[in-house]
Amino acid sequence: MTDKQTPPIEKHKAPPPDDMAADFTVPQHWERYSEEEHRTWDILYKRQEKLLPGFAEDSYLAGLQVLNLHRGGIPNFDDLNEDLEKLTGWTIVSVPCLVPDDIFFEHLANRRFPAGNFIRRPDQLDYIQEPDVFHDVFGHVPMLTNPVFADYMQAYGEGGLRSLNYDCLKNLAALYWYTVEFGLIKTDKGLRIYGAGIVSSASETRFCVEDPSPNRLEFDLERVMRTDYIIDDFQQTYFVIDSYESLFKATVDTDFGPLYERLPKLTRFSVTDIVDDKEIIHKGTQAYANSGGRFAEAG
Ligand code: HBI
Ligand code: FE
Repeated sequence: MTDKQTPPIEKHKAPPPDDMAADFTVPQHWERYSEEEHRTWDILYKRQEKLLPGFAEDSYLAGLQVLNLHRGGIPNFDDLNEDLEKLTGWTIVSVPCLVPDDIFFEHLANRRFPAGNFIRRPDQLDYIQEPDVFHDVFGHVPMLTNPVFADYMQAYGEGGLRSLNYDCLKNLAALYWYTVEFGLIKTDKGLRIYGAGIVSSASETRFCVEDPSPNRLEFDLERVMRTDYIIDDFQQTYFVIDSYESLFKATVDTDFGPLYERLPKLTRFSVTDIVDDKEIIHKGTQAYANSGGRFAEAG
């Protein structure tokens, strides 16, 4: 099982907290977490901490340490922000749920990362409907200590705001999905993970790097923006960047206006398409997906 962000089931949405601001931020209320909620964080943290060395890229692991995320229990965002803001100017803001895209982009463009202030129940260790504090803070925040990735996240937010005048939100979401959530990077020790959706998932951590099933393809910004993605199972394709610098450069060097005009008219690629042999790092067998996926054998 993996902690996937799947579309929230259309149950009656809880009314917004009465202390939610117009930008969807709420106080974290750190003092309200129960012992059980702190222990859930510890169980998830210890499981990933053991697994990630050798899979996660070094700056992610360094981010975990420099932010003292190992000190136990759900972190207090105020404490985290003291360290994080000094490093890259980013702060974490607490939100109760997925926020509308324009609000999300606005926060990122201002170096504010919206992090869920709730944590999954003990019987949901491997499954979350919406990004909770473990997915957001354990998954996303350590990479915000890497100055170049921190610049990329802000550039992404700015690009997202610009996209609101066009019809290409799905393209922006695909770029976020295949980099920030499920991105891989080349290192001199082999492929490593930097995507938050993977590092916070015990089973996908191994799968994405070791399993012969998924494609692993060279990252290309426009190609990725045209590619469909999976939201409730392991990816069938992962994109691999050469470096955070090259990812950031691809974003700031792109003239988004003409690209946003073009994108809605261009065909999309499926989750298994190989568009050009030159992009192949590993051509997947797709055995996992063809066997029905959804975490085939116990993870
Ligand atoms: N809201 N809180 C929160 N967290 C997200 O990751 C998030 C979101 N709103 C929109 C969103 N992600 C995606 O649509 C982005 O890809 C744009
Ligand atoms: Fe996420």
